[in-house]
Amino acid sequence: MSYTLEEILRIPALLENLKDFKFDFSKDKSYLFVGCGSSFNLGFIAKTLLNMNGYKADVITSGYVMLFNKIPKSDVAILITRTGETTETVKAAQTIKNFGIKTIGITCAKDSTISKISDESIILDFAEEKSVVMTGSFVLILALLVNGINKYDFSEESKKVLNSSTEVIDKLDLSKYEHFVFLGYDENLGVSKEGALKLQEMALQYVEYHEPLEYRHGPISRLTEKTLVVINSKDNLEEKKLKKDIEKLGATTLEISFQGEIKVPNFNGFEIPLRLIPIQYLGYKKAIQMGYNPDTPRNLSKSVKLE
Ligand code: F1P
Repeated sequence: MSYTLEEILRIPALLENLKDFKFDFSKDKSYLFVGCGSSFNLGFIAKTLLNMNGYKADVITSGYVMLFNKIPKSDVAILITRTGETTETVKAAQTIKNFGIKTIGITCAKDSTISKISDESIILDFAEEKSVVMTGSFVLILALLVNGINKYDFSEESKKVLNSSTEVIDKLDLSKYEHFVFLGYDENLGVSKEGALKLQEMALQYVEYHEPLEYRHGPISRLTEKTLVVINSKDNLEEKKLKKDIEKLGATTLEISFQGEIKVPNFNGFEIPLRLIPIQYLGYKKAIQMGYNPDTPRNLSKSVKLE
């Protein structure tokens, strides 16, 4: 079995370990999430969820911090890097420390540069991954951050979402699609960004992500019968109308929502880690259908190290 598939299928087991970790956000502090690639997307989703729940948070790419040496005003910087070694994130951590801001590193590597540099670290080494592409570790880190606001045991729910994801996606004839669009609002826009990245990284597909109602304002011009549109919906009427319009134009939709083809529970946005499961599996399946090895995608390395 490919590592990527193993790392997706072990998500419920990973989530069970979360009860051993204690991490809480405070409304008295302002947080800054920093990361690259999927780790940036994690920060984007966490920031959105925190803001929606009355917390102060912002997000920035590590590359921006490294290049421009400036950051938004904040009390605590949370540096996310699965491998703990990405050059931009390591350099950003040093810059942020020089500004006198507290740094917390979140990583899945046991001994890494980020945990050496950061003031505090959360090391989730049981979730270390062999694959280049981040899957289960993404869900786990997001669940940890969500639990910093509100406590949820995602393990049981993740089994159900995993089952329905494999059931629904295994029935799709993925050879029909060569263009993948991901739609969603707020935290679901972050999931859509990550979904697009998964299909791009693992399966080398043409991808897009937008807010749902923005899709009619231009991007829809590229829609064909070879397009699969994944709607990360909050079950509102306008999103349902959009789904119908997209289908009328000949494309296929896959709705991830409380009543969609793939169901997630409604935890007022806090269900977000579960929404990653179907899109990660979709990326894996499309890679296999294309004849690619999802464990070692083209031109990518596990962490980017700059000279
Ligand atoms: C960040 C990252 C990955 C991406 C790629 C290159 O890694 O951008 O998200 O899939 O393999 O590196 P990290 O800082 O989280 O280790």
